[in-house]
Amino acid sequence: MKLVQQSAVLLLIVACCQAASLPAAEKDRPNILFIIVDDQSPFDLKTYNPDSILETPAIDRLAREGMVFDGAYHMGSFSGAVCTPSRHMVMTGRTVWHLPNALGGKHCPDDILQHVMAAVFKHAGYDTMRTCKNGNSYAAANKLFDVVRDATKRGGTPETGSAWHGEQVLSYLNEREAAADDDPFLIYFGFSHPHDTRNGTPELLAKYGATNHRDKNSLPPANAKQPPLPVNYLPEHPFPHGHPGLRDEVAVSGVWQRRDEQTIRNELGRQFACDEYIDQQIERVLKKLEEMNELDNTYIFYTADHGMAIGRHGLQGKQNLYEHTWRVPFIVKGPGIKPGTRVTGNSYLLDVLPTLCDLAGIEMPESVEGRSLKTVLDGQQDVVRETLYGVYCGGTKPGMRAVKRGDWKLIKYDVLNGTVHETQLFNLAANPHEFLAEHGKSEPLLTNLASNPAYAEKLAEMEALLLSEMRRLDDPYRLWNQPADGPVSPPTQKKKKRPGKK
Ligand SMILES: [Ca+2]
Ligand SMILES: [Ca+2]
Repeated sequence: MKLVQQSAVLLLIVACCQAASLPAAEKDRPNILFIIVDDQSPFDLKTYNPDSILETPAIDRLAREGMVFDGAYHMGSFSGAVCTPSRHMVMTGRTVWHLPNALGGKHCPDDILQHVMAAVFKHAGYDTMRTCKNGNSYAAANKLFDVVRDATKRGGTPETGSAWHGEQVLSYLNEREAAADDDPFLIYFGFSHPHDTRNGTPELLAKYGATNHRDKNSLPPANAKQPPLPVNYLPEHPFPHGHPGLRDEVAVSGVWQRRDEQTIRNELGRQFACDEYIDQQIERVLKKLEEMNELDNTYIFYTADHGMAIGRHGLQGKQNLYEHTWRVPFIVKGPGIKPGTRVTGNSYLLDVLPTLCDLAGIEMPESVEGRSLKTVLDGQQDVVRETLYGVYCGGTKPGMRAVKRGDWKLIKYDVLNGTVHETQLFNLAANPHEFLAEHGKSEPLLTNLASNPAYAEKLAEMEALLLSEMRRLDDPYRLWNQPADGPVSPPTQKKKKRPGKK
């Protein structure tokens, strides 16, 4: 009797294994092409900013044939290298304070590497490949892809710039074609640009009137072809952002501490040259997928690890929580998605992994805290959550916090040892660019409303909402006007031996 049971179990296991590798079933599973660029504000793109002079026909096509998210965010960072937590959130689907590299990993399961993107998809029978920059990422999760072709490419030639990443994907697809490999694939198509140094190709620099300016003692030449100043440009931020000496605000080659029109417009021109070069690589890969007859069975995601200031609000870097930097571009095209649709979403980058799992019919790991966006993608709902939380805690502590619900957004700054306490309240429906008094707009809603008594009740509501989000997400800090109930402790690095490391 016992033997019979054992054989039955064995048969079942064999049957399951066979089912998992059945070629017929595999054929129906969608491919994934996940495109992620480094440091791009959604407002660079025409899709998000019709006044932008940037030309990105491939991204425009994805938007036309897919769904555009107007409310896609990255949750934030506890480090000046905002890329790092952002990319950990993409790989794990976990919230910012629950990442393996946050607070010594105290809120993260020890076996997290078994549940990261590449591990999960490989286990489900997908072929996995990635190309991206090196560094400020999640190295242990990145190396789990079957094929890894990573290198940092921020030059202005095909070999040293974004075309290199495009080549890696194209050659991988060519190899699959030659081998007649019809397993479903997950390709993580990452770029090193438009992150500085923004060395564009000569043709695209000329198109956007920009030069790769290297002399700190002179201004780059003015040129009418350069992008205009952003609408919310300021020559300086109205108060200290709280991260003295921050590289991105003072040391980026070509900008340094300058915020004059000539410098900012040249840098935006360089950014656009890099943006369009990325777009050309996406075009090549889409064309190849079309030739291989795989395009219609592929979900294509386009996003960035976070946004970017470049002169907006007098800032230069990615270490702030204004919409230009807290938000990310997010476009999805694929089977079943109604072309040309636009949603709010209220999504985070940590929703990517559960979404990919859901679309591929893969069971979501229990470690995932993000939400699948499938119900948004198939038109059932507009948002997956009501409230969004944002943090920048890479400079002086506690740093910046943001919370958003509906049209309302609160940003708070508690930095420089308690010497800077600032509160901003915006109605984003009326004031989407978050104009401040310094922008000199006359309309009453086009400014920071935090000190306007007419909005005192709204302010109190948003303050309460922020506190509840900080508690819910295990934010270890509290701000000056919050109850001291947080486990305020300086983040410590838990010394853990990494597998495979001696
Ligand atoms: Ca980045
Ligand atoms: Ca294969």
